[in-house]
Amino acid sequence: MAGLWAAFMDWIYAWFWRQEMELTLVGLQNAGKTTLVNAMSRGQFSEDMIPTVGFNMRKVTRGGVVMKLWDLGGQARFRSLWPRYCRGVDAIVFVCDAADRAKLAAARVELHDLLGRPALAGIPVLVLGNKNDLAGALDVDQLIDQLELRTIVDREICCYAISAKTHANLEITLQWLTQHAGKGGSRGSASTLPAAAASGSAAAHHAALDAALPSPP
Ligand SMILES: Nc1nc2c(ncn2[C@@H]2O[C@H](COP(=O)(O)OP(=O)(O)O)[C@@H](O)[C@H]2O)c(=O)[nH]1
Ligand SMILES: [Mg+2]
Repeated sequence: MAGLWAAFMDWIYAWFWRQEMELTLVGLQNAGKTTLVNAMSRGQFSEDMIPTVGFNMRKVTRGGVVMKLWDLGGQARFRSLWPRYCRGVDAIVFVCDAADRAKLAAARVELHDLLGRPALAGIPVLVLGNKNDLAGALDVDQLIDQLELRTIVDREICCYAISAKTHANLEITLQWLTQHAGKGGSRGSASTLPAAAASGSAAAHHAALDAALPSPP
């Protein structure tokens, strides 16, 4: 009975205080974007993913926040769509395959090219090094180095090493995302990274490059 009451109160709470947010997932093909969206919404894993043609949209509700996720195709011919789908979102999620070292340079170029677009100024970015279940996957400090994340100083940026397969650090990823409801690029304000930001403490798998953005006006 108490459980039923708690569920009812959750429902009431979600009904009145529900927030909506929009997120765009970008990154090279095969990074695991669609797998991550599936993990966030259904918790299943499939080895045989069909490459995303164009984009998918999925809504995931979490703790009173409805996340509208745009999952964009990573193939070169779809990359021109990325900036358009990133405009005005609450956060950009850049996913890379942390075990595919050969593609990291290309991922770095695409990330920096995207974030150089004036229309996307100030939008918080979460960089996810996916597939950390695989041997040889870069850890979060290596990702920060290889993707040159410390050079991104005009916005809030955070990096986690995750696995969409084993769900490692999925929880903290969802937390970061829901905390950014309403923080989209429309605010246009810049933030700076702290000089030495990698925490490395809470978990060896992740480190936050968080720099607190000024409160919205
Ligand atoms: N080992 C492992 N494989 C993954 C993980 N995430 C995705 N994959 C696999 O990587 C491939 C590409 O995934 P997909 O979600 O289609 O990538 P996308 O092109 O970025 O959407 C698929 O074979 C997935 O099963 C992960 O965390 N660990
Ligand atoms: Mg896909």
